Amino acid sequence: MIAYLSLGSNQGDKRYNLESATRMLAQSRGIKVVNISSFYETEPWGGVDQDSFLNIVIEIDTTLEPIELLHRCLEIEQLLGRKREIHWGPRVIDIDILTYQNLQIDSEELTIPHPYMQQREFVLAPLREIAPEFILPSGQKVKDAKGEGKVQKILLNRIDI
Ligand code: PH2
Ligand code: MG
Ligand code: MG
Repeated sequence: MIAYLSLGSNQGDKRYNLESATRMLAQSRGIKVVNISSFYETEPWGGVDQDSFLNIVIEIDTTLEPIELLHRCLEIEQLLGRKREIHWGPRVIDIDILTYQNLQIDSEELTIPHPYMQQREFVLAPLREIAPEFILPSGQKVKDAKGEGKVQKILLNRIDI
Protein backbone atom coordinates (compact mmCIF):
# COMPACT_ATOMS: atom_id res chain seq x y z
CA MET A 1 0.00 0.00 0.00
CA ILE A 2 1.24 3.46 -0.84
CA ALA A 3 1.12 6.05 1.93
CA TYR A 4 2.38 9.63 2.18
CA LEU A 5 3.78 10.89 5.47
CA SER A 6 4.49 14.46 6.57
CA LEU A 7 7.47 14.94 8.89
CA GLY A 8 8.20 18.13 10.79
CA SER A 9 10.63 19.39 13.43
CA ASN A 10 11.18 22.75 15.10
CA GLN A 11 13.31 21.84 18.13
CA GLY A 12 16.94 20.75 18.42
CA ASP A 13 18.80 19.70 15.28
CA LYS A 14 15.85 19.78 12.88
CA ARG A 15 17.61 18.17 9.94
CA TYR A 16 19.06 15.41 12.11
CA ASN A 17 15.61 14.73 13.58
CA LEU A 18 13.99 14.41 10.13
CA GLU A 19 16.81 12.26 8.85
CA SER A 20 16.76 9.97 11.90
CA ALA A 21 12.99 9.51 11.68
CA THR A 22 13.20 8.72 7.97
CA ARG A 23 15.95 6.15 8.54
CA MET A 24 14.01 4.55 11.39
CA LEU A 25 10.94 4.31 9.16
CA ALA A 26 13.06 2.78 6.38
CA GLN A 27 14.42 0.18 8.81
CA SER A 28 10.98 -0.76 10.11
CA ARG A 29 9.38 -4.11 9.37
CA GLY A 30 6.82 -3.73 6.58
CA ILE A 31 7.91 -0.23 5.47
CA LYS A 32 9.87 0.70 2.37
CA VAL A 33 10.68 4.38 1.82
CA VAL A 34 10.28 4.98 -1.91
CA ASN A 35 10.50 8.76 -2.27
CA ILE A 36 11.71 11.71 -0.17
CA SER A 37 11.10 15.40 -0.88
CA SER A 38 13.58 18.24 -0.43
CA PHE A 39 13.69 20.06 2.88
CA TYR A 40 11.45 23.10 3.37
CA GLU A 41 11.84 25.77 6.00
CA THR A 42 8.28 26.73 6.92
CA GLU A 43 6.63 29.31 9.11
CA PRO A 44 4.60 27.88 12.00
CA TRP A 45 1.06 27.11 10.88
CA GLY A 46 -1.83 27.17 13.33
CA GLY A 47 -1.35 30.31 15.38
CA VAL A 48 1.19 29.20 18.03
CA ASP A 49 4.17 31.59 18.25
CA GLN A 50 7.18 29.28 17.89
CA ASP A 51 10.39 28.66 15.94
CA SER A 52 10.18 27.92 12.22
CA PHE A 53 9.87 24.29 11.14
CA LEU A 54 11.80 22.08 8.81
CA ASN A 55 9.38 19.85 6.88
CA ILE A 56 9.56 17.02 4.38
CA VAL A 57 7.08 14.58 2.84
CA ILE A 58 7.97 10.97 2.14
CA GLU A 59 6.26 8.25 0.16
CA ILE A 60 6.30 4.74 1.60
CA ASP A 61 5.22 1.33 0.38
CA THR A 62 3.91 -0.59 3.36
CA THR A 63 2.34 -3.89 4.34
CA LEU A 64 1.36 -2.48 7.76
CA GLU A 65 -2.29 -1.73 8.47
CA PRO A 66 -2.98 2.02 8.98
CA ILE A 67 -3.22 1.64 12.76
CA GLU A 68 0.04 -0.35 12.89
CA LEU A 69 1.68 2.35 10.79
CA LEU A 70 0.37 5.02 13.19
CA HIS A 71 1.74 3.11 16.18
CA ARG A 72 5.15 2.77 14.54
CA CYS A 73 5.18 6.54 13.79
CA LEU A 74 4.30 7.32 17.42
CA GLU A 75 6.96 4.90 18.63
CA ILE A 76 9.63 6.61 16.51
CA GLU A 77 8.50 10.02 17.83
CA GLN A 78 8.96 8.69 21.38
CA LEU A 79 12.38 7.20 20.58
CA LEU A 80 13.51 10.59 19.27
CA GLY A 81 12.42 12.30 22.48
CA ARG A 82 9.03 13.75 21.57
CA LYS A 83 7.10 15.15 24.52
CA ARG A 84 3.38 15.82 24.10
CA GLU A 85 2.74 19.35 25.28
CA ILE A 86 1.04 22.27 23.54
CA HIS A 87 -1.43 21.43 20.76
CA TRP A 88 0.22 22.46 17.47
CA GLY A 89 3.18 23.64 19.58
CA PRO A 90 6.97 23.02 19.36
CA ARG A 91 8.14 19.48 18.73
CA VAL A 92 11.37 17.53 18.19
CA ILE A 93 9.62 15.39 15.61
CA ASP A 94 6.09 14.91 14.29
CA ILE A 95 5.22 12.13 11.85
CA ASP A 96 1.72 12.37 10.39
CA ILE A 97 0.01 10.00 7.99
CA LEU A 98 -1.41 12.13 5.17
CA THR A 99 -2.94 9.41 3.04
CA TYR A 100 -2.99 5.62 2.93
CA GLN A 101 -3.79 4.24 -0.54
CA ASN A 102 -7.27 5.67 -1.19
CA LEU A 103 -8.62 4.73 2.22
CA GLN A 104 -10.83 6.94 4.36
CA ILE A 105 -10.66 6.33 8.09
CA ASP A 106 -12.37 8.26 10.83
CA SER A 107 -11.69 6.66 14.18
CA GLU A 108 -10.87 8.12 17.56
CA GLU A 109 -7.16 7.45 17.02
CA LEU A 110 -6.76 8.15 13.35
CA THR A 111 -8.25 10.30 10.60
CA ILE A 112 -7.15 9.63 7.02
CA PRO A 113 -6.77 11.60 4.79
CA HIS A 114 -5.23 14.09 7.20
CA PRO A 115 -7.96 16.70 7.76
CA TYR A 116 -5.70 19.75 7.32
CA MET A 117 -3.41 18.59 4.53
CA GLN A 118 -4.98 20.86 1.91
CA GLN A 119 -4.75 23.98 4.06
CA ARG A 120 -1.06 23.51 4.82
CA GLU A 121 1.51 24.73 2.34
CA PHE A 122 4.18 22.98 4.47
CA VAL A 123 2.50 19.73 3.34
CA LEU A 124 1.55 20.70 -0.23
CA ALA A 125 4.92 22.16 -1.30
CA PRO A 126 6.95 18.99 -0.60
CA LEU A 127 4.09 16.77 -1.82
CA ARG A 128 3.98 18.73 -5.09
CA GLU A 129 7.58 17.67 -5.69
CA ILE A 130 7.04 13.93 -5.30
CA ALA A 131 3.32 13.50 -6.16
CA PRO A 132 2.09 16.39 -8.33
CA GLU A 133 -0.68 14.27 -9.91
CA PHE A 134 -2.01 12.99 -6.60
CA ILE A 135 -5.75 13.72 -6.23
CA LEU A 136 -6.59 15.45 -2.95
CA PRO A 137 -9.82 14.76 -1.01
CA SER A 138 -11.34 17.88 -2.67
CA GLY A 139 -10.80 16.34 -6.11
CA GLN A 140 -8.04 18.85 -6.93
CA LYS A 141 -4.59 17.67 -8.01
CA VAL A 142 -1.72 18.47 -5.67
CA LYS A 143 0.00 20.49 -8.41
CA ASP A 144 -3.06 22.78 -8.67
CA ALA A 145 -3.60 23.24 -4.93
CA LYS A 146 -2.19 26.02 -2.76
CA GLY A 147 -2.15 26.00 1.04
CA GLU A 148 -1.53 28.66 3.70
CA GLY A 149 1.79 29.70 5.18
CA LYS A 150 5.18 30.76 3.84
CA VAL A 151 7.55 27.99 2.85
CA GLN A 152 11.00 28.03 1.35
CA LYS A 153 12.84 25.14 -0.25
CA ILE A 154 16.21 24.68 1.46
CA LEU A 155 19.36 23.76 -0.39
CA LEU A 156 20.42 20.82 1.75
CA ASN A 157 21.23 17.43 0.27
CA ARG A 158 18.19 15.23 0.32
CA ILE A 159 18.15 12.32 2.73
CA ASP A 160 19.93 9.37 1.24
CA ILE A 161 18.71 6.05 2.68
N1 PH2 B 1 2.94 21.07 12.56
C1 PH2 B 1 1.91 21.36 13.34
C2 PH2 B 1 1.44 22.73 13.55
N2 PH2 B 1 2.07 23.70 12.73
N3 PH2 B 1 3.65 24.34 11.13
C3 PH2 B 1 4.63 24.02 10.28
N4 PH2 B 1 5.18 24.97 9.53
N5 PH2 B 1 5.10 22.74 10.15
C4 PH2 B 1 4.59 21.73 10.91
O1 PH2 B 1 5.04 20.56 10.76
C5 PH2 B 1 3.53 22.03 11.81
C6 PH2 B 1 3.09 23.37 11.90
C7 PH2 B 1 1.19 20.33 14.06
O2 PH2 B 1 1.57 19.08 13.78
MG1 MG C 1 1.09 17.21 12.88
MG1 MG D 1 1.22 14.18 14.71
